[in-house]
Amino acid sequence: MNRRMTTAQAIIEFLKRQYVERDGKEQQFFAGCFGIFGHGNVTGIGQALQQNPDFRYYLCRNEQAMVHTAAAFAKMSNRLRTLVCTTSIGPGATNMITGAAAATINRVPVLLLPGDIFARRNVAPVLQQLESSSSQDISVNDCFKPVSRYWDRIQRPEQILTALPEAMRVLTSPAETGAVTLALPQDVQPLAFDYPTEAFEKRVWRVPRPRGDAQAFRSAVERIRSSGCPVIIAGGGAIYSEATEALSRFAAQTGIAVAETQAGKGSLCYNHGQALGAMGVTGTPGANILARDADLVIGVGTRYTDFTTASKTAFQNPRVRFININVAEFDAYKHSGLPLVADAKVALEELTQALQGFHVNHEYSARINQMRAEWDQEVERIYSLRHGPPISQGEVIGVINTLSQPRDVVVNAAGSAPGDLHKLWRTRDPKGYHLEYGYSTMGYEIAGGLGIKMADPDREVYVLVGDGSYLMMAQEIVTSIQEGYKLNVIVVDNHGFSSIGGLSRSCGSGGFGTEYRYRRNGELAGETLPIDFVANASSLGAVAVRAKTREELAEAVVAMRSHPRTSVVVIEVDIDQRVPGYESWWDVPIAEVSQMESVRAAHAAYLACKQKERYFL
Ligand SMILES: Cc1ncc(C[n+]2csc(CCOP(=O)(O)OP(=O)(O)O)c2C)c(N)n1
Ligand SMILES: [Mg+2]
Repeated sequence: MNRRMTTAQAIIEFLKRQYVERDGKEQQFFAGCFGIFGHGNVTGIGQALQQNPDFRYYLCRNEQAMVHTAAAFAKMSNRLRTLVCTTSIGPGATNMITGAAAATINRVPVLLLPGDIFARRNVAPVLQQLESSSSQDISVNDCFKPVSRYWDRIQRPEQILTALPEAMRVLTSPAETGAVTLALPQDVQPLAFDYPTEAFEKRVWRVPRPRGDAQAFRSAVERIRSSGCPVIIAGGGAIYSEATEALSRFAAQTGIAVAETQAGKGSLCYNHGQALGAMGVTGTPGANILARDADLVIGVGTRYTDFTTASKTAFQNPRVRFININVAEFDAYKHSGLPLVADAKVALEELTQALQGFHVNHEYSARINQMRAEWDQEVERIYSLRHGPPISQGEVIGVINTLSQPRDVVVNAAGSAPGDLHKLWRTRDPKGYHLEYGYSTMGYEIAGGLGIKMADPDREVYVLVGDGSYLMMAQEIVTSIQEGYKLNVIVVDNHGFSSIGGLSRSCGSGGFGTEYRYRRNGELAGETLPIDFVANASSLGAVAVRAKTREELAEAVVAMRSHPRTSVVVIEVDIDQRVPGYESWWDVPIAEVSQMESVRAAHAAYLACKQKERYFL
């Protein structure tokens, strides 16, 4: 039996019937399609969406933003659901590249359907076509190749019958997932074809929980039993696998301390007896000191970015060895670790069983307790600085954390806030902390917040966004209002880039070019630019207020909860009142030669720190 449909209609028909199942829980994989129409998709995917109202179409403002929304939706859903993104050809398509890179780097599934130039070619060059004198088989969509885990161009209608199952395999694979791009030539989308009806039957993709190799498992147990000061590093995989309870039991039974990466923050509740909080460059003293001395590092679902490993300086014990529990073989082999290629939840449950009777020694436990107590005091100190006004960013975080409910979500991506949040946010729910820190994309915050709210509308979503990030991409406030997904946005205004300004200062460059100031005497050193974020947010339809003091901020944050639509509070913070770093370092190479004494001094200090970088062979 066949059904005559256009390529685009067949794609939507197929996508509607894809389900995933894990632990017996089945759900539809795609929750609809975001998009912006142009001549490259309006008559193809656009028309198909119109005749499939049960596959909801969401109009957004910017194609990059919609990919962030889809990625945040997928991340919030532990990668068991996502959204589709459709664009026209040309700039609409390439606008998605940053979003695709972010999704792939963060290992979250998104399905991108950029329009493409004519397959039939006779009318080329078409509007927005990149011409090449060396090939007619090139379009701007080739730029998606390195940022996609699967990439294909559909030149004939029947190709989707083999491309779509591949797309689904990759999207639903915990080890391989990321952006999947199917470039859809403008003239192929509306072409009709007699598709076999079986292609549109309901299909359930089971997300497996693979068990590790038995021998590797036994070796892991031995390694843990013979370790003296082990430490666990929990990454995003621990959360995606829903291994957080298993981790909590494992840590409680063995006494092994747990440090969290950005993606792994929330793996343990902040007040768990073994929780040391953030690991690495933006880590806590406890996590970094224990990691420095550890003779065994147990990585759970982490890919060991430089922020986690402090640019390979975090682990200084000469005898340190690694066990890496990861569904991705690629990550499991990192640092010459013992690879336990397995699902985090299953592996931790089995390890808990196999390690009965094992517990770290008393001295180690006492050390954890002491570090935890000291860190609690340090957070309290920063939360209650009572600086200014302008107040400090640490206090802003404290106010939101204290006034939010345990299941609420804070979202952020770039600037100085990721580091401050990583250290200071007291996470009380595995999904309460949402950082896009794989690509650290300025502009992710509001778009991502929308995806989080769509994935779990019962939770309040607090979007913490710097003035720089806000100016880069605030327009999805409009989409949140259009769709009735209410966000609580806190704009932290420090008149420029606290993060990069601070980095520049620490590298001897004095914050050059990082503040929002008028040009005076040839330099960006005049008065601060007057940017009215309250007026800006109101103009997009949000309820917006300014808070000048800590008390006004607290009042606004409480009021936000009861606003029916997206609301924004703008708070000025002191750019120079930074949360310090603790026992860590980040490799940012400094000019080897310079006319500036400050840079030469910074370079000398840099070389000394760099010596601590290690290979794990
Ligand atoms: C798209 C993008 N461009 C540039 C950067 C580099 N960068 C990282 S943080 C930052 C400044 C962010 O400013 P703001 O949002 O005001 O946060 P603040 O640093 O002031 O906390 C820049 C430019 C980035 N991460 N993303
Ligand atoms: Mg700023």
